[in-house]
Amino acid sequence: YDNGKTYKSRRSFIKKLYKKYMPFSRARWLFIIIIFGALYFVFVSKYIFFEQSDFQPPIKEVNNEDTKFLLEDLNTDPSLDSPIQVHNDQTWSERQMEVKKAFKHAWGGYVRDAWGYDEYHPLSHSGSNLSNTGIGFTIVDSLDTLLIMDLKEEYEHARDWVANSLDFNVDGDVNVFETTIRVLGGLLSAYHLSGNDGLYLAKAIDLGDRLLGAFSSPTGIPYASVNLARREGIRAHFNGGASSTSEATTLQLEFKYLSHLSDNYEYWDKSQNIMLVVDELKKYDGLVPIFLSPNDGQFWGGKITLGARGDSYYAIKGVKTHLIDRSYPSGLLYIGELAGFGDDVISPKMDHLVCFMGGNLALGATRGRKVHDVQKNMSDNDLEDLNIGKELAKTCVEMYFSTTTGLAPEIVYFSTSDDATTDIIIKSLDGHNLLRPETVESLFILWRLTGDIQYRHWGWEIFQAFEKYTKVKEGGYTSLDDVTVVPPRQRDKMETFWLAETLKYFYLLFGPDDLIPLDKYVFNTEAHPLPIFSPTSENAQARIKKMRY
Ligand code: DMJ
Repeated sequence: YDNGKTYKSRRSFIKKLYKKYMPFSRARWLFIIIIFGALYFVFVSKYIFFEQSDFQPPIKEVNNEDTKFLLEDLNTDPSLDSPIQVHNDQTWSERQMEVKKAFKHAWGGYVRDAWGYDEYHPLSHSGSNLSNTGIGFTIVDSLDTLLIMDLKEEYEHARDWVANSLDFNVDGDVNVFETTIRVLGGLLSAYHLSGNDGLYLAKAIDLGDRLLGAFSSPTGIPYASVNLARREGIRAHFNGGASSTSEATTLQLEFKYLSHLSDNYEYWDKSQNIMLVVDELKKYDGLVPIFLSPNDGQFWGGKITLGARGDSYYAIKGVKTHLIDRSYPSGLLYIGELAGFGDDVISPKMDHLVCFMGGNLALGATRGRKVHDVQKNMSDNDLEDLNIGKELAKTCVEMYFSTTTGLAPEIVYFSTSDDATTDIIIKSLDGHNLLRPETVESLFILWRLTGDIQYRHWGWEIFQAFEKYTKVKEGGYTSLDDVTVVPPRQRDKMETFWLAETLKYFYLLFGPDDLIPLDKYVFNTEAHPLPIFSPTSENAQARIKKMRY
């Protein structure tokens, strides 16, 4: 608004300037600005708005030389692969008991303040649900940890709740992936570890049937959410209704094991179909964007990451060629991101979520066997994968040890310039810690496979840092706002994966090797161990023959 009196003299000065330097009319200037704005918009968002079918990414030649350059410095110290060394078992079993104590402290707070609720807020002593009523996110997610830690009383209390209060007839949206990995996975693992307690299988079948509603899209790719009471899939409210790639493709273990147990192969076929659809899609050397559309079965958008929404999909092939780089000055190996499908400029950003990949690579390279036993028969490729896994785990441990609290932030950036003095950079909004499990998971797997005691020592350091900064005195543990500040501000949320994953992996890391042996069990992405089975029924055999991946 132009107050003529006050701004008169200034106005005439501006008018003079305008006449002298602005030969175009206002309308023309407006037109030019709109054109530039539109061009900029198209440029920065080309990967988001181009449909996959219209956009053919330039598939680059794989440059093996580049990969070799990055990987040739891998730590191949054979001492790391030596037979299981002798350790002071007394110390480690005492440490394992410390973890059990931590679990009891976390569980005790939840039981007192939030029993039956999906999630726990330990500072406000309250609980909350992910939908209208709780469907056991915390309790069911914890069942197998209670069994593994042999916490009998607590386990009976939890079983009783499942038997008498758990009801999946809930009229509200729940996330298909989270419900599958935490609740369905939790029930199936509890079924096996409890010695086939039929309660859990009955609940798993009921939940599995309700989850099938999410697969009613035109392509069979599950919608992001489902209404369990109405058995209806609900498309995501953003990203053109696309589901996350990792979420849609990480339902295999639970649905196939459920088929195996129930002899109902609808679960198998519907989950298998997801992989068949994804198999047909064009990929970038095995890499894929992080969204997948249930409507047309195409990828949506372009961003490629092993962090949020991409993590649990991954196979290693394209990762080694396109995403691995090293930081300055210490040459830490990390897995970065690509901004677009077909792009080859690595963004040096890594989510803590990516840290699962260290253990995952080692598992793939050894098929869950001890390195000492299989080393002679491992291919060069497997050895390389194992070494990348070890180096990545070391980088993830650095993410903890480089902060003042000794805890890792949610996201880090790595230095890319040769005059950098520090490898790890933490941006102000990325310093939170949600009690995530991925690094401990990798330490546990690498410890079991290599027998290198270093992994246990690192784990113990990290456990102590969690004890020091995330423990809530009156009960529970909590997420933190910023791990770079001492004391860190606390967030009032104990994620269910603290009980289901992080503490379970610590417990296994400090425990004996025959507790959930890696050649007999496979962990789902929420750390629920499921027994490796050989399907015997004709139904399953016929289906396995058709599998292409
Ligand atoms: C867990 O719920 C699962 O591991 C999931 O796959 C991704 N990450 C969280 C824990 O960080």
